[in-house]
Amino acid sequence: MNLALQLLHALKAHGAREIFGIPGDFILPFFRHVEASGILPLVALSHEPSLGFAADAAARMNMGLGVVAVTYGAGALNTVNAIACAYAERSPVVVLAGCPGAVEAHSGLALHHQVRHVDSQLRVFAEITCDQVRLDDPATAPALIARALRSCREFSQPVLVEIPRDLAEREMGAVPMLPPSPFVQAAVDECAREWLARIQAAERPVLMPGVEVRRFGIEAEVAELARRLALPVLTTFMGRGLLADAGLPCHATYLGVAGDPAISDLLDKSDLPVMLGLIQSDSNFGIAGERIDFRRALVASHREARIGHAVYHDIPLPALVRALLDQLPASDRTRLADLPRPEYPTGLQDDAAALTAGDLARGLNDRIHAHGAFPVASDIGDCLFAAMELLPTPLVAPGYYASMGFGVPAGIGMQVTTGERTVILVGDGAFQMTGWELGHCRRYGIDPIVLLLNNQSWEMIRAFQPESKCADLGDWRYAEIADTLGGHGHRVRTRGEFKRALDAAFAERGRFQLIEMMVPAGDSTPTLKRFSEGIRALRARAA
Ligand code: TPW
Ligand code: MG
Repeated sequence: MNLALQLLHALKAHGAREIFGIPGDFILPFFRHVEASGILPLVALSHEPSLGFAADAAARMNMGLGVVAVTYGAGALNTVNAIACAYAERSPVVVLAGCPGAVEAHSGLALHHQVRHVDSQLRVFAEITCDQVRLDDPATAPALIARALRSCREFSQPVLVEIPRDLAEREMGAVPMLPPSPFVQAAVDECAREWLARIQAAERPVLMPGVEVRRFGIEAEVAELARRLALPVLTTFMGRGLLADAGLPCHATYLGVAGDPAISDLLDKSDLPVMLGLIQSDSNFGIAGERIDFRRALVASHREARIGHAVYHDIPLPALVRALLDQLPASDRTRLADLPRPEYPTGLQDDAAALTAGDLARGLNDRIHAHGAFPVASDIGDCLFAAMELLPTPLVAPGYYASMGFGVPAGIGMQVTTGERTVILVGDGAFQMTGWELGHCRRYGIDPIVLLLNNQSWEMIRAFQPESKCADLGDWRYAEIADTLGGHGHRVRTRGEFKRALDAAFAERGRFQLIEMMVPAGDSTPTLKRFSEGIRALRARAA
C-alpha cells in the first residue's frame, strides 16, 4: 500500500472523520488518493484559514482528530493563524502539507511557494504545533506518522506532517498504533490523595472544568466527580458549553465583574478553586473583581498537576480524574442546597419594537425550551457575549485566542462532522472575513442557521476606542447574498420579524438560513454592557 493510503488509514484509526483541504501541485498526488479511496471524505473550502477553523471545530465536537490538507508554502502558511488558535486552545489538528521532493529540493533553484529555505514551512510550524515530521523516507515514515498522531492526541494540540510530493505514491508499511506514553500510576494516586485531602478540608471549594476535559472525552467523569464531591461547577468564558448536558445542580459560567455577583463570588470568595484542564488566560480571569491567587488553587492541565508551589509531572488528566473517582465514595452531601442558579433571558416578544442585541439569546432560548438544545458555533464580537446568555448548549468558540473569522467555517466543520444542524453566531465584521464559505453548504448537503448580528460596525473596537472612525462598516445587505450562495436570507428589524424568521429558518431544511439581525450601532448585549462597565470600574479603581 502506498504512503497516501497508509496515512489515510492511520488518520481514520486515530479518530479523524474527514479532511478539510484545498489542493495545490505539491499535494495533488495525495489528493488523488483521498478522492479515489474514499477512506475519509474530502471537504474543500475557499480559503485556507477556514480549513483550519473547520478542522479545529470538528476536532472539538467529535473528540477525535481534525485534519487539514494544503499545498506547500502559500497554502500551509495561509493556515497559520487558525492553527495557532488550535495550538493555544488545545485542539488536536493534523496539518498535512505538501513539500518539495528530494531531488527538486536540492536542484539549486528556488521553488515556487518557497519562502527562504526549503525548511521554512517546517520552522514556522514549529512555533504553533507540538510535533513536526517530514515523511522523506518510506522506511521511517510509519514510525514518524505514529509518533506525530500520538503527540497530537496526547497533548491535544496540532502537528505538522510534511509529504514530499514524490513520496505520496511510494510503497510503505502500515502505521502502528502506539501505546499511550507511560506515566507512573503511583504518582497519580498520590497526587489524587493530596488533592482530596485539600478539597475535603476546604470551606468553599469550586470545580472549574476547562477545555481539556472535552478534548480528552472525560466530561461524564468530571460531572460525576462534581456530584460525589458536591461541588458547584463554574465554567469559564472559554469553557462555556462544557458539561452542558450533565444536569448538574449548580452549573454556571464565571464572568467576573460582567456576571451575576452571586455567581462570581463562588470563585472570588472560594478558598480552593479546583481547575481541571483549564487555560488560565486573561480572557477567563481578567474580569475578576478580586485578584485570583492561583497558588491557592489545585490545577491540572497539560500533563501537569499542581498543589500550591509543588508540581507533579506527567499526570494525564484522564488518569487523575479516574484516580480521584476511585478514591472517593459516592456522596449525598447537600452543600449545594442554597447555591445561586444562573438566570437566562427568555420570552421574545412578538411585536414591532426595534430589535436589540439582547433579543438574540431570548429568541434562541425560547427555541431551546420548546425544542431542545442544538450545537452552537460563535465568532468573536458581541455575538460571543450573546452566547453567554444562552441556556446550556454545546458551544464552540475561540474564547481565549479570540480570532475573528472563526464562526462560519467552524459551524460548517461542526455540521459536517456531527451531521447535526448547527447554529452559527457571527458579527458583520467577522462575517466579512469568512462568511463567503457558506457557498459550500450546498455541495456538502448541510444547512446551518446563521444569526448575523449586524450593527454595521466593529462594535467591540468602538467600545474600546469610540473615536475610531474605521469601525464604521456601513450596510452591506448580507441577507441578499445568502440567496445567491444557495441559502435563504431573512433581514429583520423588529422583535416580531426576528421571531418569525427564527421559526421559518428552523422549519426549512436543505439550505442554509441567514438571519440578518439589524441592530443600531452602539447597541450591545446586557452581558457586553456589564463587561465594559466592569472593566472601566476596575481601571478607575486601579488609577
Ligand atoms: C483576526 C480584533 C476583535 S472584535 C473586532 C475586532 C476587529 C470587531 C468585530 O466586529 P464584528 O462584531 O464581527 O462586527 P461586533 O459585535 O464587535 O460588531 N482581527 C482578528 N481577530 C481579532 N480579534 C481582531 C482583529 C477585533
Ligand atoms: Mg459588528
